[in-house]
Amino acid sequence: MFKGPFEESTIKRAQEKDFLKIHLHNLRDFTTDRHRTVDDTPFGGGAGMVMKVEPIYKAINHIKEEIKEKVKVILLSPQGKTFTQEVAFELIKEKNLILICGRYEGVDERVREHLVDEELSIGDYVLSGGEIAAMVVVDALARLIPGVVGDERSIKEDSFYRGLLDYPQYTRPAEFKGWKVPEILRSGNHRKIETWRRKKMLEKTLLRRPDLLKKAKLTSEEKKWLEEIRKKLKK
Ligand code: 4GX
Repeated sequence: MFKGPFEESTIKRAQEKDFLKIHLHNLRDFTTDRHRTVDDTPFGGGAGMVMKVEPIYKAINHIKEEIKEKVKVILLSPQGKTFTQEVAFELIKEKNLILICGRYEGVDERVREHLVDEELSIGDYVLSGGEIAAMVVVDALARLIPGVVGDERSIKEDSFYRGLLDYPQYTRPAEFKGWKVPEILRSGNHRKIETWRRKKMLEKTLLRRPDLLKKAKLTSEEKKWLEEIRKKLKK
């Protein structure tokens, strides 16, 4: 499952430049029975299977003994804290991460109680396994490693870096099927363009993700603009 996403584009580049090393481990390699069982029926009954604690314990121990450095152990699950850009900026400070990808309906609670440092969810929906969630986390982190994404500036200008949505962007042609690029962007007046963009970011965020504005870091000028936009929209 990991081959495609990890052998293309940003993650591939990060690994080639030795900014990132990804090791894949199969939990079945840490079982001892003939069927290489990683799941079992739940105590107390009920539908669905539960991931066993021993293979996860053995896998984590194996990895920890191998790297002999500080490791943060993360479980991907819908019950976790939501993985956001803010969490990405925290996680990128870690030297090593173990991302546990579960299948089935759940994991033995003792994994959470004794083995996991942090439980993360990539969003409020149910995946069929933790693998794609882990890939999402790896991708978001890889592009934050200095030198991986060409231009440092692009991270700082990211939507979410300041907790706001992006301003509208256009490229050539200036007119397509009569659809025009806003005149101001072609004016060459960089001060006006900058102001237009900052106002558009506020407007878009207010319309689509007002929840983000509570946390956004705004200058006093931006707060003033935001009030103006609010009034304009009420009319
Ligand atoms: N963000 N899933 C994990 C199995 C599972 C259940 C409970 C551990 C505990 C998901 C998400 C997600 C589905 C991955 C259930 N493993 N993971 N899987 N949303 O939906 O991260």
